[in-house]
Amino acid sequence: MNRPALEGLRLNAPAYVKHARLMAWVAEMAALTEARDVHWCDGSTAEYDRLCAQLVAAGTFKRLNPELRPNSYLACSSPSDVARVEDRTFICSAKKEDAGPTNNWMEPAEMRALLQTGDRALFRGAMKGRTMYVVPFSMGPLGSPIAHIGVELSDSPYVAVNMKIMTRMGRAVIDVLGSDGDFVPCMHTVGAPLEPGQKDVAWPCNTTKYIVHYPETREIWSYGSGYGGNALLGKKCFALRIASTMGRDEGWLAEHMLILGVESPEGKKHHVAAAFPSACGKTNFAMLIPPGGLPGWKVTTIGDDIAWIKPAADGRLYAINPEAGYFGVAPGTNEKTNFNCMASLKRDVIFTNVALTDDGDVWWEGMTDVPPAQLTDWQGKRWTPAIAKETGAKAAHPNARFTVPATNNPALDAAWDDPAGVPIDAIIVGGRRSTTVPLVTEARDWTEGVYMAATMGSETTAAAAGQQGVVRRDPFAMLPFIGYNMSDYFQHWLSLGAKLQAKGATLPKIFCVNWFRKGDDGKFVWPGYGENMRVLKWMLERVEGRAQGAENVFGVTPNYQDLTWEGLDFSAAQYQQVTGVDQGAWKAELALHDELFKQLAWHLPAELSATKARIEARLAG
Ligand code: SAT
Ligand code: MN
Repeated sequence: MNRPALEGLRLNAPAYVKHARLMAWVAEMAALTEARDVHWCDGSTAEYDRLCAQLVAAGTFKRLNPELRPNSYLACSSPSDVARVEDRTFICSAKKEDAGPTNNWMEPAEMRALLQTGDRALFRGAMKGRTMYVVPFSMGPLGSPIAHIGVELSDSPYVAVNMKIMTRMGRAVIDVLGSDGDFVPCMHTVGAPLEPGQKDVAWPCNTTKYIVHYPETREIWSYGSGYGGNALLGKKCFALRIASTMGRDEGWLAEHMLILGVESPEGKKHHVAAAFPSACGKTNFAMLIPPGGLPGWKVTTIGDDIAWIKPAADGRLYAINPEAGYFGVAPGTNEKTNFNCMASLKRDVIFTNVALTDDGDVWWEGMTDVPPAQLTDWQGKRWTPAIAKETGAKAAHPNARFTVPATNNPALDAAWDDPAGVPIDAIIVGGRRSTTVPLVTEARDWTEGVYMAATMGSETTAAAAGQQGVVRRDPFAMLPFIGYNMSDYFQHWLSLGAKLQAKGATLPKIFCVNWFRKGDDGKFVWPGYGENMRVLKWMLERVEGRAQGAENVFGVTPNYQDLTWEGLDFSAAQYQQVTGVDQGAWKAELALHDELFKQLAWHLPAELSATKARIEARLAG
C-alpha cells in the first residue's frame, strides 16, 4: 500500500515511519478491529504525561498526592481481571506435540478463525469507539545484537503507559527498525468495543479471554484482559514464550530469572541468575541488602524477572535483562523486607490494585506493622482493620503490582543495560516449599542441575488465577511461560551445556534453594530476605572452590559450620529443620517426579531418567 492509500485509512503514521510492512499491518489491524483512530506512541515524557492525564479523566487512574508520591498513579482493575489466566493461554504451534503436554493448544487455523478470520471473529470490531495505540518497543538495549523488537497494537492507554516503563518504547525503536527491520507483531484488545454514545467503564475488559501465541510465525494475539502479563505483551508473551522458541532455534536461553551482581569485600564481582516462580521473591532477591554480619558484601540488580542468556565467543554464558522496569508484587514489601524496592517506589510509579489512603497515598498488607485507621480498598470500598478482621477483606489484592522504571532502583548495577550482558557464574532455581526441599543444594554437574530445575515444585500463588498453595511441578519456573514442548526445552538445556563443555568452557554451577520451609507452628523457619546473603556467599565460595559441603542424595549441602552466622541467631537445630532430608518425604517427592516424567515421556531426555535412577539408588542405599 502506498502512503496516500494508507492515509485514507486514517493511519496517522508520523513521517519518521518508513516501514511499509509495519504500516500495512497497522492498517490491516485498524480495519479488522474498526478502531476509531490510531495513535503512534513516540515514547516521550510529554506523551506519557498526556496519556496519564487522559487515564485520570477516564477514571482508570487516580493521581496520588504529589507531595507524598510524586508523579505516581493508582489503577484499580475489574475484580475479574487481576492476574494471568493460565487456562486461557495457548501455544498454537502447527503440531500439537510441539506445544507439549504442559501447554494449551489449538490448531492455528482454528484459532485464527476464532480470533481473526471467522465471520464472528473476536477481534472483528473489537476496538470500536477506541483509539488503537501503536507501541513500538525493544526488549533489551536499543540496537544491541542481543535485543529484539516488538510492536504492540493495543486499545488500552493503560498498556501504553506501562509499556513505556517496562520497555524501551517509542520513536527510537521505529528508527532502529528502519524500512524493513524484523519485529514481533503483538496484537492486544481489552475486548470492550464502545457503541456511539456508550459510556466507558474505568477498567474495560471481557469475561472471554484468549492469550495466544503462534511460535512458528512469532505472533501474539491477546483478547479480553488489561492486566499484567496478559496485556503487557513484551513481558511473558514475547520475552519468555516467543523468545524461548527463538532461543531453541538459535542456541540461546530465554528464562524466568532475575539477574544480580555480587561484590565480595575483596572487590571480586560475580553474577548470578535465579529462577523462582511468580510471587516467590525474585524482586526481593534481586535487590537484597546483605546483613550487618557480612560487612563489605554488595548486591546490585541487573534484572528482577527475565533473563536472555546467550553464549559468547569465549564460551561463557552472558545474560541481559530484556526489560527496563519492574512489575513487582506490592503486598509484603516494606522497608525491612526490601528497602531498595521501597526506595524505588518513592516516585514515578503506576500502582495497580493496592489500597488508597485518605491522604492520597498507597498502602498494602505488610507495608507497615500498623495499618492506617481507614482507607479505600482496591475495590473502592471503605476498609478499616476492624472490617478486615471481621470479613477478611484485603486492602490490596494479593497480586497487586507496581510498575516502576529500573532507573529508580538505588541498587541498580552499572552494567544493567550493557548490550554485551554480564557473565553468569551461578544459576539458582527454587520454589516455595513448606517441606522436603533443603535450604540449598549444589548440583554435582550440569545434568544434575538440569534435573533439579526440571523437577522443581512450588506452591501456587496469587500471580495466576486459580487455587493457591497447592504444590505443582514448575520446571525452571517456566511452566506457564515455555513456548514449546517442555521435554524439548530440557534437551535444549542439556545440549547447550554439552556443547559449551565440549569447547572447554566452564559452565555456571547450578544450585537449588528453598527459603520457605515451615516449622510445626506453621511459621517460616529461615528468616529469608537479606539473610539469604549467607547462602549466596556460600554458593560463590563454592564457585571459587573454597567452601565445604556434605554430599546428600541429590547434591551438596553446606554443613552448619560452612555458613557464616555472624549477627544472626540461628541454631544448629533450626538449621537441621531447613536442611534435613527426610527419607519418607523424598520417596514421595520422587513419586511426583515420576508423575511429571510420565506426563513428559515424549522426547524426555534419557539423561534425566538416568539421573533419577541414581538418586533413587542413593536414597535406597
Ligand atoms: O502478570 S505477570 O505475568 O507479568 C507477573 C507474573 O506472574 O510473574
Ligand atoms: Mn515473573
